[in-house]
Amino acid sequence: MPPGFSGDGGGNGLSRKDFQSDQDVRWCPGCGDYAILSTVQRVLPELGVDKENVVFISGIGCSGRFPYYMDTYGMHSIHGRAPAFATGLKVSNPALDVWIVTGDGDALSIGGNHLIHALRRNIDTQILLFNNKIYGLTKGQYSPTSELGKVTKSTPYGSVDAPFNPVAVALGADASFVGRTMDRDPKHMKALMKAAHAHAGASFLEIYQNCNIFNDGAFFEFTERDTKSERALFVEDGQPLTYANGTKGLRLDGLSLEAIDLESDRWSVSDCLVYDTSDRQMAHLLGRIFWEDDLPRPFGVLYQEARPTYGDLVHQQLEAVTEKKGAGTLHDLLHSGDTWTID
Ligand SMILES: Cc1ncc(C[n+]2csc(CCOP(=O)(O)OP(=O)(O)O)c2C)c(N)n1
Ligand code: SF4
Repeated sequence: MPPGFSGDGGGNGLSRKDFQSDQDVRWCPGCGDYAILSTVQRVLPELGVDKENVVFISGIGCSGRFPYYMDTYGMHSIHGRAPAFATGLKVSNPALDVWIVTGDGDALSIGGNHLIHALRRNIDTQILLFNNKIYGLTKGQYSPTSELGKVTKSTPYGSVDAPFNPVAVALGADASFVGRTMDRDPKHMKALMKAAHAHAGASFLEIYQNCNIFNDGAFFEFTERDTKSERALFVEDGQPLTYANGTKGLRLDGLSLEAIDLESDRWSVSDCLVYDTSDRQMAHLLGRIFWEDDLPRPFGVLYQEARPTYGDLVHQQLEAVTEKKGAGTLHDLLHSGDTWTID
């Protein structure tokens, strides 16, 4: 067997290098995609996966080049259709560890339909959505996550489209795992990728990714040192929602979230909402934080629930029907039901 291919499910002591392909990486220097690639290549050895079982499927866009750079199986598929390929692959071979790599345009414009059905069906895959709020590959047109008023080559007078909040889209599509992380925080990205991988079902992970050529700084208020602590809140299951180095928090005011000053006499950390990752209502409340300037943007695992995967249900059904009716043959199937002979 070639090195790194053990087939024993134990990962065979692989390292980052084992997941790096011999291809030259052709993203623009400074692109956030590099940090994501490097984090994935560092995470995989820690997951104990066998290389022969790992598959990366991408759509079209700069993010679509990802499979070339991984020394695993992979496919640069059709625009927006990675979830369709992943569905077929995972259902026909449940032993495979299937990762989807997609962009905001790929996943939410042309692929919006495929994405939401993969989520509601709970296809057991990790979906990494590189959100840079722009079409990078085609040189800077607005995308479904570009903000209102965004001036681009295809919106010279400013976008009049209300943008998608990918996390809210995933929650609305009943995803069983929803998380958000950022290219500028490899430690957090790694933890979230591990959590996504450990989850049985469709794990949706939005990654804020800087496109330094066509949309530089789109997420700097959340990712850069001088504003990050005030603008980003890192959610932990079972922990109170605090940010700004513990000087601020979020409390529930009726059915709304309110930012509170924990340094004032009025509030203390016991007033903050304690996060429960399995609480769908909390996830909706937090996941909807998007427009508000006075509330911090949440990062981390925002929602997780255990429910049967699509593959499990399909295979259970196949077994139950086979037990009842027998295995059958293709010939019998083709000659069953309404058939007729054309003279
Ligand atoms: C059917 C089809 N329509 C349109 C295109 C042109 N196209 C290529 S990539 C892309 C958008 C990519 O944007 P995004 O998913 O945000 O990825 P990025 O390049 O920013 O990583 C478009 C519209 C195409 N290749 N195929
Ligand atoms: S165009 Fe943007 S997203 Fe694409 S490789 Fe260059 S910096 Fe990265």
